[in-house]
Amino acid sequence: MDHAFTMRMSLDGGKLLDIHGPADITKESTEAIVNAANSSLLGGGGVDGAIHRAGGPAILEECRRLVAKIGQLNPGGAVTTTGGRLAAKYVIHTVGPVYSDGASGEEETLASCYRQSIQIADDHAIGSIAFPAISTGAYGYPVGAAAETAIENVAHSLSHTHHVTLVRLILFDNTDLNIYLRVAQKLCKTRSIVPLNIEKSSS
Ligand code: AR6
Repeated sequence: MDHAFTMRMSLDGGKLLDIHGPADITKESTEAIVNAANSSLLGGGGVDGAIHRAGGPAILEECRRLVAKIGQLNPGGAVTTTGGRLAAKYVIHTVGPVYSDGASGEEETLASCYRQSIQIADDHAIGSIAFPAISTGAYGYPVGAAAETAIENVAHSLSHTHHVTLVRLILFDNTDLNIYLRVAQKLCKTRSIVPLNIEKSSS
């Protein structure tokens, strides 16, 4: 994988928001990583497949128990399971919207994925969490629009958390990383988010 790059924004209250890539989220050592799952919670391709492969069968076993108890997970919802063999202790499973025309509630559902995942992490006293670019693969959400919703909602959620102090947005390839970086810079300029400090580093 190419040399990775991080843009770190320090927000009010000392909370941190990173944009990082190109990188594989299964290698992240945040306390939780988020899975872009589907409503069945029984696995799939993309980042979902990668997380189940790297984390092992304990994740799927817990997903099956959850589905037996609460039924399928609606788009915009989030649940947590063990991280199995991953470095992350928890996996937070969320279901993004399938993108159709951009006028069918996709933005609200995607915003809910970020907000509910951070809320559930905070409820579990989790300090750090990494997200993939939910819905931008198989579910077809345009990356620029998804970046805007992700960054704005993460920054907003971080202003309310008690435990979560670090959120990392992980981009799998350079193209998506560069789109996220451009969108973050635009949001900082338009004051839609107000970082106290921005650091950039290669790692
Ligand atoms: N680390 C980080 N990001 C990744 C990784 C990885 N290892 N692998 C892929 N991505 P997708 P969706 C990026 O399709 O659009 C599944 O089958 C990928 O490049 O995984 O929400 C589920 O079961 C893209 O930018 O998720 C659902 O059925 C982003 O992760 C459906 O796909 C999301 O792509 C969910 O579709």
